[in-house]
Amino acid sequence: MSRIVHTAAAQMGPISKSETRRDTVKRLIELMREAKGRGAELVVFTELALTTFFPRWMIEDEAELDSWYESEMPGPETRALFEEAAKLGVGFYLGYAELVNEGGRRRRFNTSILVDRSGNIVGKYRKVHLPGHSEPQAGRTHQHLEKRYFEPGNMGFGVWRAFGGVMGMCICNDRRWPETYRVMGLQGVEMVMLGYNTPYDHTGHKDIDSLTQFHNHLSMQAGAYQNSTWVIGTAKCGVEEGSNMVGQSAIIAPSGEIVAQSYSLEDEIITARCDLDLGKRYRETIFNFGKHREPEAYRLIVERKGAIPPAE
Ligand code: ING
Repeated sequence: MSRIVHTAAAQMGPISKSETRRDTVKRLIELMREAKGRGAELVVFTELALTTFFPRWMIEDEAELDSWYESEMPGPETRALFEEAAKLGVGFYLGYAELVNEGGRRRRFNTSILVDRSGNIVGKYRKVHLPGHSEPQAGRTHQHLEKRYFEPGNMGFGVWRAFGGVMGMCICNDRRWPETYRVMGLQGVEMVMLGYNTPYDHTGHKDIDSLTQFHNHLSMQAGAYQNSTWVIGTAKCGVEEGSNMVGQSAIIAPSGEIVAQSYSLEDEIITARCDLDLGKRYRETIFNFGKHREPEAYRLIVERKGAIPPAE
């Protein structure tokens, strides 16, 4: 019998700097209700879904910086989302800025959680690949200071049994790196959930930045196909505090095909009927890691590493 997960990506339009958590949580609840109304049992929200993308600014005051983080999850302002989810019987992925006392010190992570249909947190992930800079860059209209405001994730790329399959998470820039999917792929992941905030001016090189949309889908489609997994990519998009961010939220099958895509730059739900056994069929044929990745051949490749003389 097929293992179907009715899934929704809950894309968000801009979140203004002045928007309160309460207002943002109301938007998330409205999106969750629409997703439930369209048959979804799992909703993938976006990266840093509770606030504006604050790493675009240099923030000197620590109290102001702290105001962008959650020190409890659920906390007083996010509990309503967990309660609504349990009432609707819907699970969800949520990205947020995490402030935690760990190892005797305050630590800051760009974090996501996976919540089951009873409202229990079943998994947590902390963003490994932090793009941008730790110091403000001259000449930029908007900064990208994730390296200043977050530590690299210390949980690796885990997977969790939930929703009838093997679920994985990553966040934004992680989706560009093959290791992200492969580490989960080697653990048998069947659905990777991720959120992203992707501005069109990241590198400042017009030729590269003009390919932002292409690279967005290329990264996720390749990751899905090469690891026989569903990929759900949910954008925060539109012009947010002057920063223009790509939309194109997408639900991508293990074939690499986009089976649902957003068409707006606002809050928008897209849904798909995700058959987890589709990934199994790819893994049993084209991408049978055990059968087709000959250990001897790989040993030789590894051993020969560095055997090719460096370029003159
Ligand atoms: N944002 C962007 C991302 O990886 C970026 C940064 C944009 C990198 C465009 C490369 C090109 O989608 C975050 N938050 O990681």
